[in-house]
This record gives sequence, structure tokens and C-alpha cells, in this order.
Amino acid sequence: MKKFILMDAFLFCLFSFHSLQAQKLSENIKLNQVGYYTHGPKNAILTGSVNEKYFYITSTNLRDTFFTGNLTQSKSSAYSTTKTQLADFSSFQKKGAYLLLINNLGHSYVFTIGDDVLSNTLNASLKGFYYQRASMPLEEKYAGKWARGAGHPDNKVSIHPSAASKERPAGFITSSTGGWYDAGDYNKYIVNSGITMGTLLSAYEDFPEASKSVKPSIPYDKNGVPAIIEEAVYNLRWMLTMQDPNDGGVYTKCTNASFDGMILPGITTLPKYLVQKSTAASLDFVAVTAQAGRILKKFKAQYPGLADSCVSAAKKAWGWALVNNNLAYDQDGNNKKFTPAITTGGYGDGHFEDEWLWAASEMYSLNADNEYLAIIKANQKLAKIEVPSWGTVTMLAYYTLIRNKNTATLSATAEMKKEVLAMAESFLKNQNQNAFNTIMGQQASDFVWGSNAVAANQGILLINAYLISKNKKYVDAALSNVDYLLGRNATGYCFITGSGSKSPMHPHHRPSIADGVTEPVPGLLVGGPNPGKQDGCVYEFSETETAYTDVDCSYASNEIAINWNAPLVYLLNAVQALKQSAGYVKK
Ligand code: 9MR
Ligand code: 9MR
Repeated sequence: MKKFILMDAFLFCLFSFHSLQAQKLSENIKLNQVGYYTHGPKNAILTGSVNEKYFYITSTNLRDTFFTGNLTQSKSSAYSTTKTQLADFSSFQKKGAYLLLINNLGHSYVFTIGDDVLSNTLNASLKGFYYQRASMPLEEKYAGKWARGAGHPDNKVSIHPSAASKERPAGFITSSTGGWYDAGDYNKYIVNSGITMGTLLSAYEDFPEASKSVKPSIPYDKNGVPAIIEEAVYNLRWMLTMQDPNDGGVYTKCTNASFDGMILPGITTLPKYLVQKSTAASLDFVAVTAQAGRILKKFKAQYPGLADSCVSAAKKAWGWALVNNNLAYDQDGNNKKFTPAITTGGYGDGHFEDEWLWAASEMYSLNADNEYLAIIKANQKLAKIEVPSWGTVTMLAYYTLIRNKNTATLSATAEMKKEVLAMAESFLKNQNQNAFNTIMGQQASDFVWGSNAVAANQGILLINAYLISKNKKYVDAALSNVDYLLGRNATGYCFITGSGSKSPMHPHHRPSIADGVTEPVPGLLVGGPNPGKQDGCVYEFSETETAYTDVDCSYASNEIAINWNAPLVYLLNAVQALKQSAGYVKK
């Protein structure tokens, strides 16, 4: 009898080994390629059609099967011809590395289950900012094979005719050194730095304790300062150079006349300009410097004088904006009047209600003066309520007023809380009708230039809904968008360079293109599916949710940008901070 059982087991092993050997990697299984929390939700998506009822979670050599689950009925996706089936293995809670297998189809990429699965990607995504630093060398000690020279010094930039004033006429030379390169290009834009800095500073403000464990290997100048703050201060110091000390107005950007070629930073010595002051740049500057002033009071010993400088810069820029309250950055208009013509990124925005709201909210949080409250109330009725982007910062005002003790009880804030919860509910309402069961991608309008930042910013909104209500369902929903970014999406890409198994190899990122290193600079979130395809490149797939291509030509789907990485840092940090409260890991 004993012998028979052994024989039986031997034959079974042999049989399953053989059938499994026939299994190959299948790109049709889309899952979070980085990892799932031990006790958290775990979903994968099968795309295409198979005639199978079951899926299996196996060891990485496919020899042991640990879990068997049912595939759900097939669904048609609303934004492509993709058909999907869901594989839910949330009840499988054993730490380790695994594959998901479907007979006669194949297996997924390796994924892990554990208590700290997101921390490497979180560290990498903050380090992505270090790699964007201008005007300082990236030493091998920190940057490894992506080490490089200092890039653009930007210590002699000239005032563009569009920005000329009595004290600083056209051609006046000043310094605007430091800061982060915006994206795949080497220019530095205040409007986009605005939302980026607001988001990073909020990642710290909402979760100060968890932020301390985000520790990428970057040069730490200051003892006891969390890396998020260190990194943000690098860009903050640059932002302060963008203010005209004479009148307080803020230049829109520090830029070449036209984009550099596909070269390493600092190879060209083409002139850089500070271009036209604008209302949006000045108000975004107010918001960031006011928020930084508030936060940096905690770090007065490490950054002597910086908090105070920020507060006075904020007040000065506010004063300028009150006088110049409707001055859009008009690149085309300027190019008709001034030379050289400037053809780099516009970040042009002609609606300032949301910027007034954000700037006033930060100023009021700093100093509860009725002047600011009146502006908050007036603009609250006018500002567009939508997921934040560089041009619509309404929600950044909401988050600030909701977060800060002295503003959380305002009647205006009560309204804002309701609106955040209503938007979160609208996200949750039809989640299970989405073929990928994520919050991202329930509407075609999610798939814009930088759609991955839409996913991350939806996540932030949901985290704020949790902070207001303490209802864990919002964290689960935010986590579905983490899965989206890490591979559970129609393209099957994990959208962060250097993370997961199938991630972008050819981002539109000048250093990555020019450095001769095979792997792109890591920790950078690419733009993602964008059926607009404004770059005119060849896309392998072109449907709404699949319009992404991993070629360096594609700046409309495969560039990277600081305002996309920042919400990624916030979201991953928030989920790490809340993983115990949400029950994803045992205390
Ligand atoms: O490289 C530029 C990228 O950073 C911008 O996002 C994009 C849109 O403004 O433009 C890219 O530059 C391209 C330019 O617009 C047209 N000529 C080719 C340039 C490089 O691909
Ligand atoms: O992210 C920006 C996107 O919303 C705009 O549609 C696009 C075209 O104006 O520009 C994007 O921003 C780019 C900026 O203009 C230049 N640096 C690279 C940015 C990311 O592609």
C-alpha cells in the first residue's frame, strides 16, 4: 500500500512536471509585477479568451501549486477590444515569490507577496528626482552606472525680452542654478514645479512618520531631515531664484530657446533665458513657498533662515499677483513680438481661479488672515473640481485646508470634504464594471498625455477620502491604481523604469537615450496610454487604453516628468503608511 502511494505520487509529480514544462510566459496575464501585500487584495487580469475555468498560483519553478481559483466570466473592455477575466487570489496569504498559471496558456511574470513589497519601488521613485537634478554631478556612489557630470550650470541666464523690466532689462544676467529638469527635456518650469512640489511636500505632511522610512541612497546633507524634504529643498532653492527680487513677480520658466538634442545634460552651452512673469507661475510659487515655509519651521536648525525666506518670498509674490491678476503666459503671442522665439514647453494656463484658491489656502494656513479667506470663498465657487493636473490645482487647496488643524473646521472646508468624498464615491461606484477592476480607466478622458499621473492622482484623492472618513474601502481602491501602474493594465507594462519584469526600456528621456547604458535611468514613471499620439510616432496599439509605445520617439506616451513621479511617490508612501490600518499586514 505504502509503495503504491509513493509510486502514485511519483507519477503525479512527473505528469505535472511535464505538463508544466510546456508552459511559457504569457503576456495575457496582467498583474502587479512588483508585489501584493500579504493580507491585501490580490487581483490579476487575463486578457483574450481561453477555455479554462481555473488559475493556479505556483512556485516560480512551476512545480508546486499553492492555490487554485476560478476565473470569472469574460468581460468586454469599454476602451479597447480587449476581453478580460479576473483572477482573484486575495485569500492566498503566504509570503513568497510566485507565478500565476493558466493551463494551455502559460504563466505570468514572477510576483511577490509580502509585508513590505512596495518599499523598493517607493525609494526608487523618490530617487528618480535625484537623477533629475541639474547643476550638480551625480556621483557613482549614488548614481551607479547612471553617474554623470553636472549638467547645465544655469549660473548665467539672461532675462528674455518678454520678461524685461526697468531693473532687469533684456539680456540682464542672473543665476538660476539647481532644481530638477522637468522631464525628458532640460528645461525648468515653475508651473510644473508647483504641482510637483505641492504633491511631494504633502506626501511628507500627510504621513510624516512613514516618510522617515523612505531612504533612497542620495547624498544626505542634513541630519534628521527625511529624504522627501531633502530632495524637495533641492528644487525649492531653485524656485526661489525664479523670483524677481525687485517686484516679487515670478518668471514662468528657465529655458533654452528650443529643445536640446538627444544628448547628455550640459553638453550644449546654448543660452538659457528667464521668460515672462505670469499669474499662474507667481501663484503656484506662492503656494509652494508658503507650504515649504510652514513645513521647514520644523527643520530650522538644519536649514537656518530658509523657512523665513520662503514666507517672505510667498508674501512678495502674492503682492505681485494681486496687481497682475490676469496675466497668462502667452508663448505664441510673445514669439510674434520678441526674439529669440521660445519653443519649449508652454504649460500655458489662462484660468486662475484654482491657482488663487490654492495660493490663498496655503497663505491662510500659514497666517489666518481674512484677506486670504475672502479669496478662498470667492474662488471656491469658480474653480474646476477635478483630479489635479499641472493646469488644475483646485484639489491641492482642498487637501491643504482639510489637513491643517487651523483650517479643517472652516465652513468652506466642510464643503470641500463633501466634494472629495463625492468624487471618491463616483470612482468606486462602477469599479467592478471596469474590465481591469481598477479606478483608473473608467472613462476615456482618463487617457490623456500623462495618463499615469491621472491614475496616481486619483489614488491621492482616494487617500484623502480615507483620511477624512477612515473608511478602508478607499485605500483598497487606491491600491487598485497601484496595481494598474505596476502592470494590471491593458498594455501589461509596469510603467516605472527599473521596476517589475516588463517595464519601459526606451523612455523619451535625454539622459537615458544618450548615456550608452542599456537600462534607462530607474525610478521614473512614463506618461502612459494616450490615444492623442501627438508625437506622430508609430504605436503598436492605438486604442484608448492601449495607446502606449516603448520607443524613445514617443514623447506623448513614453516621456517621464516630475509632475508624474510626485503623485507616484505620494501614493506609494501613503499605502505603505496605511498598510496596517487597512489590514494588509498584521501588526
Ligand atoms: O523632447 C521634447 C519633449 O520633452 C516635449 O515634451 C515635447 C513636447 O513639447 O517635445 C519634444 O521635442 C520634440 C519637439 O517638440 C519636436 N521636434 C522633435 C523634438 C524631440 O523629439
Ligand atoms: O504634461 C504636459 C501635457 O499635459 C501637455 O499636453 C503637453 C503639451 O503641451 O506638455 C506636457 O508637458 C511637457 C512640457 O511641455 C515640456 N517638458 C515635458 C513635459 C512632459 O511631456
